[in-house]
Amino acid sequence: MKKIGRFHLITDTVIQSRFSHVELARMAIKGGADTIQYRSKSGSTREMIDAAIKIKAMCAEAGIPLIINDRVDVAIASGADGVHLGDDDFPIPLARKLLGPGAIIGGSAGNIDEALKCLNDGADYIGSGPVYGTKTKSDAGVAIGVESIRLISGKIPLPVVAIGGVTAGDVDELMAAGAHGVAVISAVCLSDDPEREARRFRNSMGF
Ligand code: TZP
Ligand code: MG
Repeated sequence: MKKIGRFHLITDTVIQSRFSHVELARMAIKGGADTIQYRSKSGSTREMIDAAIKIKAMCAEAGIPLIINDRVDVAIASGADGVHLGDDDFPIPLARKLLGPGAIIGGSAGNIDEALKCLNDGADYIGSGPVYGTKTKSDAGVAIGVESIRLISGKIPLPVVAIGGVTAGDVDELMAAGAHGVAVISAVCLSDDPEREARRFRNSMGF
């Protein structure tokens, strides 16, 4: 079984422009994130690869995985550890073919059916949400709530990483509901001090 992180920091330069992807990753790693997901929705492919290579070097030094959102090509080019794929993205089985059995592949699921599909497609973990309301992803859909996390975690034999509007104060109830971990954008990326906020998450997760 691959080791899946419990505190995923997802980088973002759409909701904020004070920090680059690389800077956010650096602060989050210092604060204790145990997985970085590089999620870039703008810029050239060359810029994405350059940033991903820099972040991969920092992750390797810290001994944590780098996951690339959507872009299997950027993952291969940068030597990243895996990808996170939504249902409109590169199909998980094809990503597996390209990345191999050792890659970490996450799939998005907001309900049991979607989670089952991720399982059958060969995902290593499920990103499940939006668990709470989020302003970060406009097409995220309505909040599925903590009970959905409980349901999916109870039925699907994969680690469930809760995403969407998660703050450090939510960690306890999400873990109690069976979540393996959390994935966070705004709580850390919009914080006055992303490193401190990452540390707050890490401490509240107690690992
Ligand atoms: N997928 C489902 S909700 C979401 C994504 C990428 C946004 C998460 O961002 P935030 O700011 O932590 O709500
Ligand atoms: Mg996607």
